[in-house]
Amino acid sequence: MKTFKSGLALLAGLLLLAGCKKEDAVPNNSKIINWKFLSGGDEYEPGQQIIKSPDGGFMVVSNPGLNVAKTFIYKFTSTGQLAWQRKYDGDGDRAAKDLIALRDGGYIVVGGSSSPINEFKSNMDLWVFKINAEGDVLWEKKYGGLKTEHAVAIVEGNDGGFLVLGNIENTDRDLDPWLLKIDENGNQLWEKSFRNTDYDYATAITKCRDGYFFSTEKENNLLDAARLVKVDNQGNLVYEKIFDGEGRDSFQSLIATDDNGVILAGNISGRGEGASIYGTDNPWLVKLNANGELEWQKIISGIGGFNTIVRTPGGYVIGGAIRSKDTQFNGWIQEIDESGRKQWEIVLGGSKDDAVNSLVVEDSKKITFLGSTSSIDGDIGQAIEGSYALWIMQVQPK
Ligand SMILES: [Ca+2]
Ligand SMILES: [Ca+2]
Ligand SMILES: [Ca+2]
Repeated sequence: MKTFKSGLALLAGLLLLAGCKKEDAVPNNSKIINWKFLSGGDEYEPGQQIIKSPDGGFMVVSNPGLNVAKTFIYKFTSTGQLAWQRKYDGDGDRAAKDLIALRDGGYIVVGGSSSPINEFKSNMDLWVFKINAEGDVLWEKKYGGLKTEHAVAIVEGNDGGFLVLGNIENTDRDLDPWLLKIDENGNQLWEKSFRNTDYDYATAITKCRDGYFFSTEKENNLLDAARLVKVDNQGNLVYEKIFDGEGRDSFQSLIATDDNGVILAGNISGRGEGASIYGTDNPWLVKLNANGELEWQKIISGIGGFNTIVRTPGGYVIGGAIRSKDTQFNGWIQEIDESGRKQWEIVLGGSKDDAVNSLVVEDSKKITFLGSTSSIDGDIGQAIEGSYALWIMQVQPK
């Protein structure tokens, strides 16, 4: 669950009630908007992931639906024309969260799929399917048992195949991280669950030279913290680190660095300017070196958070949401260098809540992102029905 994004509206409401202090708007570069695409209709449509397609276009996965989730996949050309759009639904929820391009032109898509058991219960399983370049389903597999299992992300394996990060329900009904290694046909090579007595929700994965890093949100009576886990190529634990701010803290994205360390991006609570007893999230970056030691961290004095981080030739581009003067959120993109120093930033959106969830960088500064918006003005500039619309845009700093 990308908790920061789903909590945006609630958080904005609480801050209004608290009458909390004003902050300076984030100074931002001006930008060039190359193209945009909006979709929402009368349904809430949270965008999950955007990736580059082998032909130079973009693939987007989203989960529209108010009561029952469906999966939509959109294919765009490099200039933002919608090439095709396909729906993948069923009797229960069909919520894809991530996808990866294959060498044969197809894609593996991962998420959760539920089948109704009876009126009150359904059985969610980790769901993996392959589509070709036109979106036709070539095969489909489900992994799991009678409890809840689902996938949140997929990465290429260091030694072939793919690693799927998900969550698996424990005996005490908590969710814990689950790693599944599959081959290109979806056959399971191995699996490893990381069971513990806490609620421990896996959020993101990245591969490094000698294994993988993944992040979780860990919660028990004593803490509500962000956790980093490093595993080797067989999924064995190398180390773990817990990062605990005053309230709920989480990493939504992470990326391995050239020195075999990692940068984590998310939000930490109860720190910095604008913090209140109602709980606030401050955007947060953490850099660890190859030994897992803290090299630097940045807690930004503003309310918001980072949802995604990707590599560029000179550093990293991070995307998320930042609260503006009048309590609503805007989409936010920054480039940082290896030391976390800001190179440029762009703030985007309209007069209601907007957030950047996932992005692709080309030519070092051309950003194609996927986000959510409830605005109909400003950079959105188009009336779309629905509380949260899918928002895709290509921008570059001017
Ligand atoms: Ca299940
Ligand atoms: Ca905490
Ligand atoms: Ca806004």
